[in-house]
Amino acid sequence: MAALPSDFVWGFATASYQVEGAIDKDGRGPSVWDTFCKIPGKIADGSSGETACDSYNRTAEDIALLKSLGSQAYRFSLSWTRIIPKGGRNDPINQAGIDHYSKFCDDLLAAGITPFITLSHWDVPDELDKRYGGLLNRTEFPLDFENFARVCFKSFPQCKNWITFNEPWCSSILGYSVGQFAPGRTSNRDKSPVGDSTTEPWIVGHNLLVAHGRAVKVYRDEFKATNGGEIGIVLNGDATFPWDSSDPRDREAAERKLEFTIGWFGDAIYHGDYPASMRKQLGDRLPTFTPEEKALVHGSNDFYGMNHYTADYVRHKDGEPAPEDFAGHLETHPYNKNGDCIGPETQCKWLRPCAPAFRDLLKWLSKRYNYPKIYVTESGTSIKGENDMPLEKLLEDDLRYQYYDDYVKAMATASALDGVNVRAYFAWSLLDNFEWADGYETRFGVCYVDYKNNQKRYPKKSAKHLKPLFDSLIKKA
Ligand code: GBH
Repeated sequence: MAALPSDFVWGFATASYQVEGAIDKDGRGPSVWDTFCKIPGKIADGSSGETACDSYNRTAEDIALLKSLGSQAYRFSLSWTRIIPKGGRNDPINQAGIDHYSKFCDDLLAAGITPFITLSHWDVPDELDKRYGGLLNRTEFPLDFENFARVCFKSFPQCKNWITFNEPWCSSILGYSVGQFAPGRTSNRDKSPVGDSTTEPWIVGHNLLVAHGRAVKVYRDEFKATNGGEIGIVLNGDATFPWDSSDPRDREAAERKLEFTIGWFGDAIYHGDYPASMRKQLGDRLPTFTPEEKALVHGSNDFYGMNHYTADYVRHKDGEPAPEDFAGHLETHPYNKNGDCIGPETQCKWLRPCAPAFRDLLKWLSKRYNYPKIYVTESGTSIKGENDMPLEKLLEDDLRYQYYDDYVKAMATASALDGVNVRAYFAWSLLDNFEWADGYETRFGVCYVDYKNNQKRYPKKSAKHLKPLFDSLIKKA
């Protein structure tokens, strides 16, 4: 059953702060995550990205691993502060950082692996946060990001696949409303002395969109003709089902959850404005696009970058939404009204595999945004208790193996039967790595990393499944 187009691309994904380590090497400056990890209690195991998988020092080893698994492409992110240690447009550029990533791209290409670069996967320069409030600054941040992007487009012409930001929802909501991610701002004074969950996440989301739009404009005006590649943003989005499908209020809530996560950014990019449901609930706490901003943001995706992991049952809430509500006045549940379970437990409270929902969400996105080209830029799962299993047992990661089998086949069905224009898939992640606030206890890798023994990598059963799986689904040219 061949159901994916012959030019379909698949591979594995990582992000700089989660895998690189070597945080002080070759002139790298600190990011907000270096600072956040130092605050006691923020990271589950008290760890940080200080060593992580040591990938900065093991590029050859990682490339050989990718090659051995048959990976056609590799999605990785740049550490902005390796390239511009202080981050700003008038700050010095660090040639050592550029040389590192330039060689990495060359080495990937020499191994037959296509680089997909994410410019910024949450590790915003700490200096910019201190200098002017980082993502909160509507003028300075987009200009500094634009400059960083230009330096990268100029320095890495061998890369043709560009992503501006990873999951702006997480930067905004988890960084400025919940306070679970760097820089950890929130109205919850038990967690942070600073922050305003009622306004800041919406300002940050807006500024990320404008910064994305600025980088895209630079790419299109100054580089696209010679580089010949593409650029887009990556959005997270869990699928939804109504808790009680016979209750119109739950059906609306399920739709509203998609609008508050995906539509927040997707509607701005594809339709030129925020969803009406968000405006209705948030009023003028949600910024308004100036004509100049709208021109930057509207139409700024060459492809839709989709990170997708899981699904929820959604139940409406009664009464008025709380001022700090960011979800759209609703609750999520692993069970529906009939007692059906969405999927098995994993190590993450938020993640339960449910492959049919992936097909549904691909359809939803395609319809809402007029059948854009979709790259699935992340998809994957943790496994309950994996960190405590003996090596022989955890290498037989059947739940993850089944996850990829089911999810990739659901995607292939959407491609073959639903008119969904999906053209790439990246498994998250190549390696077990620094899982942000969960530290190293939660593992997402298709390869096990032995942090106690020189970060040695061991492919799990799932790692070896992706090549035969895609070989069976991609049409022969
Ligand atoms: C991705 O985000 C990240 O891009 C990647 O760096 C990370 O390692 C990977 O997932 C695995 O976590 O706390 O109930 O509000 C995943 C998308 C969306 C997952 C928000 C957690 C928060 C749920 N994330 N979600 S909740």
